[in-house]
Amino acid sequence: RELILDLRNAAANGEMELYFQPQYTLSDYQISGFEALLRWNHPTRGLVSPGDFIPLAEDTGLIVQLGEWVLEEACRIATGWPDHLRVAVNLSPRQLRGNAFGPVLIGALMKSGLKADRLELEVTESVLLTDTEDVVEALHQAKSLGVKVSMDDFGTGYSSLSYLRRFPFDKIKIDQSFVRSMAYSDDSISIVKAVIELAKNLNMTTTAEGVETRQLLDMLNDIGCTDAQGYYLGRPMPVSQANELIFTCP
Ligand code: G
Ligand code: G
Ligand code: MN
Ligand code: NA
Repeated sequence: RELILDLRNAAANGEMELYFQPQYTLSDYQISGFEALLRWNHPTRGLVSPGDFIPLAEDTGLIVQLGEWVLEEACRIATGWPDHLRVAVNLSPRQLRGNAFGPVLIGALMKSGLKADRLELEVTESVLLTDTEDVVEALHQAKSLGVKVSMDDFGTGYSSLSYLRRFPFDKIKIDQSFVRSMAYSDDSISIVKAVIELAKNLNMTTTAEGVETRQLLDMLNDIGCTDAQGYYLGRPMPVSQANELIFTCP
């Protein structure tokens, strides 16, 4: 489709932009970092959601160069933040295939000067589902550089637990669907509690996603979740607003 042609030049045309959603540590309610979320300011269609163009970018292979741009841009922006703040970047399976990712990652760190432990890579279970060997090796290389690796959308795949054995993640991001249903389902609370315990025993931290109310935030704190992210705490925002949040909060 014509959107594919547009997508090919979007980054070069300056139509791509990173938004940033804050993540908070629950013990002190301080910002621990931001997740970078891609936005496409299309010249005629307006703001196109990544849900609509990431699959297209994956199918066409354009995700590889787009992903490289995202990584470099996120690292560059994060160097302007205080040292304790991290930036998290979402990766598609295709970016980790073959052996091209290592040099891309090192390049992004070198060009920006960002300390490796301030970068976090978010991968979903689908990443480990495909081309396991390449992908596991790429993630190990990232870890050996000091980059953090998180399992995104935990609980939504078919065999989440086996992936925890296959790769030593630093963090589990508990999927929004579980977090949201904690408000009315005791079973969901039990599931989230179990995931938090599991993560603790594996020396992983936990980020609850999709926190939309104060009630959920308190509940998560009570059951030992370490971090939280969601509309109640802050929506994805342009970098100017993220900087305002960082530099004007006490
Ligand atoms: O930001 P949203 O609010 O709409 O994101 C929708 C989906 O797109 C999510 O699954 C998110 O992980 C994914 N996404 C957002 N930014 C990126 C990106 O830079 N790279 C990849 N691969 N996925 C992204
Ligand atoms: O797949 P991933 O978890 O990376 O995607 C994050 C997606 O969730 C983005 O589309 C982001 O805009 C969205 N998101 C973040 N916080 C909330 C929230 O509190 N509620 C809802 N409905 N979506 C959220
Ligand atoms: Mn994510
Ligand atoms: Na997620």
